[in-house]
Amino acid sequence: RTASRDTAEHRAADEAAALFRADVIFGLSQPQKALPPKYFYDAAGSRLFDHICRLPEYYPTRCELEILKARAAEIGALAGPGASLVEFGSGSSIKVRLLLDAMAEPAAYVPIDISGPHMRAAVARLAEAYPAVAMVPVEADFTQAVRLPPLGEGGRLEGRRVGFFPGSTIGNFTPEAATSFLAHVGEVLGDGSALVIGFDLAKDRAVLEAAYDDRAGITAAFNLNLLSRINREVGADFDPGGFRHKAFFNGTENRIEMHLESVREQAVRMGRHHFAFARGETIHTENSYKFSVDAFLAMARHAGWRQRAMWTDPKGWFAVAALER
Ligand code: AVI
Repeated sequence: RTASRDTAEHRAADEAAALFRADVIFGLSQPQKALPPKYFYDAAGSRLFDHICRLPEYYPTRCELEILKARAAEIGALAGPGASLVEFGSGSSIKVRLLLDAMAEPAAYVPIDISGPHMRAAVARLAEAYPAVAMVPVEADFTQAVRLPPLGEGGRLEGRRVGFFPGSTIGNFTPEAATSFLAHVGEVLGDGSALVIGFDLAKDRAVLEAAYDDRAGITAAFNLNLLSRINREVGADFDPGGFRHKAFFNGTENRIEMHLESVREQAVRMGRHHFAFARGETIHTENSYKFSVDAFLAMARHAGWRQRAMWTDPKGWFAVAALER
């Protein structure tokens, strides 16, 4: 190990790799095998997710963009002049352009994302379009405690802090974790802040299931990519061809569940670990909760947020809330 490799950045990368390995071993050792969905987003997974957002079946992105376009002026008004926008899970930073365009002299954009290279490429594109906005990217797993870097002159910020959490990513948490995440966001942004947050609404099962099992097989590839990532980064010997994508609506829990189903009896090796799969056994890879407006607001209130506005698309498939504290 050379001195130059021993930088803080590389230590962080080593730490992330060790956490990934530990999460995989833990998850595959459970009676119901499971993996955290945040690991979908390596370089290939981030690209596949962008593709999902353009699929004809995947309505959330289009519905949310429709709402944000229609309400951009209202969001700009509630942000006020000189506000800073903090986005949790910023991905390709497409939706945020609508907000930046509608805000009066936005001071800073702080994207927080687990996929560093993907985020930095997106921020570089954004910086060209918004030269007056300070770009402050934070490579971090926002499901863990995050700290904002100092913003503005001497860390003092004149305008309001506005959190942005689009896409119904809140639905990828369990309800308990979603509530504590919203409370944590409140602490990070502080009193006087606002939060613009998208969430997916309950709807016809066929619409939901098609959105998570598209005809082109992109969501299947996105799900299966997790196994290739584990092979590459943790040194496992998954045969991705030995698993198939499964997505269904669980009406009791109000959520889409994604699984990877073993098509045969097989064993997977990872260093000294062995994981046995029965035929038909699954790895639970994601939950995507669907809410009612009331259930969502109850959760937000528990987490210390007040409702300022609530918008849905004309079909009533998706909602965006503007919250304040
Ligand atoms: C990021 N998240 C909101 C997506 C969702 O709809 O739950 C992830 C996704 N999984 C499959 N398709 C999209």
